[in-house]
Amino acid sequence: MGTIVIDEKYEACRKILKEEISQKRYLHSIGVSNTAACLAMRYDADVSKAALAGLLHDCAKGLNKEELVVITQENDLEISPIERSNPELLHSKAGAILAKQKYKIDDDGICSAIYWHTTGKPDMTLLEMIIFAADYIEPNRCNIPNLDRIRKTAFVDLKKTTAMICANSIEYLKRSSKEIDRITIDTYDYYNKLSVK
Ligand code: DGI
Ligand code: FE
Ligand code: FE
Repeated sequence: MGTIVIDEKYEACRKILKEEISQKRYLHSIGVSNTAACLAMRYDADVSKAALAGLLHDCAKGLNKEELVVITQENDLEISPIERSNPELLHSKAGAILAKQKYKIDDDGICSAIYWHTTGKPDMTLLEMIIFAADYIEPNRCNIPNLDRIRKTAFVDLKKTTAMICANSIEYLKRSSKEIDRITIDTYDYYNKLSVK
């Protein structure tokens, strides 16, 4: 997938990011960025912010488990017991820190979308929901049950999409016998109740 050039800030971040993560992860990030921009157009969100948040959402994926724990602790963020036993979960919190410190993102809405992109949370902002959905539906994703239906729904009803993604993730985590974060369940409950109304 080709890159888009939104502005100088986007370009500067993209060049740093390319050196920090694997090529596969970089291509995924470009996919999320472009998809987030499309969703922002659909839902009247800020297209540049969505593209930048999508670009950087996995910027901490190049860190190892120890580094993820250290950066989170050094910035006084709490590490829950489940995050301690599954430190890969911390790449979203660590990503928000890196976005601010390394990529000089001073927009709290962008940092928060990065912070919550893995588990989601109840009552997300529009940008948080856009990044949560774009991460799941970007064009490089495959082998996900109901992916075609989730992709279509993302351009119709973002809240319903969030519930569908959470349901899939919980099913996947159960199947792989992984511990499920309480917030993943809370996010599902919140958006599932909203979408069955
Ligand atoms: O970083 P990505 O792979 O693009 O996607 P992501 O940030 O949604 O992370 C997905 C990974 O996070 C996947 O390996 C499953 C894991 N994950 C998400 N929610 C939970 C979880 N892992 C555990 N143990 N518990 C969760 O609730
Ligand atoms: Fe991620
Ligand atoms: Fe991702």
